[in-house]
Amino acid sequence: MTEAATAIAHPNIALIKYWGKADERLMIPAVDSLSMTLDVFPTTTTVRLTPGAGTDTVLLDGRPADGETTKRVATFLDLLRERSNRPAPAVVDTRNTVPTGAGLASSASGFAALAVAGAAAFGLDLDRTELSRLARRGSVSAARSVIAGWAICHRGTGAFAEPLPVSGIDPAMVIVVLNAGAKAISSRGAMRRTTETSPLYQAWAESSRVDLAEMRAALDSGDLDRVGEIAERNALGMHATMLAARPAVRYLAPATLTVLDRVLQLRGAGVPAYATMDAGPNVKVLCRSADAQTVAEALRATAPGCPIVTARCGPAARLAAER
Ligand code: 2P0
Repeated sequence: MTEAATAIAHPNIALIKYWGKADERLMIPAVDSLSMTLDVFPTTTTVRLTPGAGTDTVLLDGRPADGETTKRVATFLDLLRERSNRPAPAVVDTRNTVPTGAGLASSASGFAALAVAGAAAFGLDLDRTELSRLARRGSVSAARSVIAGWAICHRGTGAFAEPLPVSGIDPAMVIVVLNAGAKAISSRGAMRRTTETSPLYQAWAESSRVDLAEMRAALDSGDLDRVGEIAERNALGMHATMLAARPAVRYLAPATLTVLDRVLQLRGAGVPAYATMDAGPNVKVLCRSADAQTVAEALRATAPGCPIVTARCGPAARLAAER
């Protein structure tokens, strides 16, 4: 039986956002979400069973992880121990190429890689749907990184992500890394505060259902501009619900708004580009692949010194030996 396995997963960016849980223990999202898995910033994770050890060990980029991260990973490993009937502790060695905790989806790639490597190391033979459900127990957004390219993640009990067939568009995501530092408030805490205190949350969740239906239609008809318009309004609505939380959750920085202004100017100048932001100040700009270089150059001038990375659709989480 395999006792060690390595997996690689990429982050994904939601164009219809997940924000809010129906059940925090079981990690059930309160809204549907729709995303694009990227081909940049992979996470590589090895899980090795250590039957003789007393506890789990978690290494993040070669260094022992903090207590909270270790606990979150150990809770996830408990699911694997239960399902496989193997009580062994494990060493989890994870390497990120994306800045951790900066709203650049490191928990998505992290838990997707951990789910795939962990299932293999504990000898579980899971299909994509089961892997997606498992990854969701670590981080809801991770359910989507188990899927290549476009994915839709269903809300409610047993939530999982599945592929969304999309053709006729050639999208790129230009990522402006304004601040790679860890965020002041975790998305988990921010989500809880938003759902519990923001008077705008229910209205956004309802409008998000309309956004999803309209985005699916736009994707079906290959209308990237419509996809971008809907993505931008969905993200701004999510941030509005957070700003209305008590106390406010504000991830957007002055530099974020400067980039948003530039994106509007690009559109005014005939270059279709649309912005989305997650639990951090960084901006991801959706555009046509053919326009990506123009967009990246404009943003480089707007945010001098900030890394700009252009991503396209990327692969599903997979074992390192698979192709
Ligand atoms: C998303 N985000 O759909 C949304 C949009 C950030 C903003 O999923 O509590 O790390 O582990 O499920 O997945 C970030 O939150 O939160 C996230 P948990 P997660 O991508």
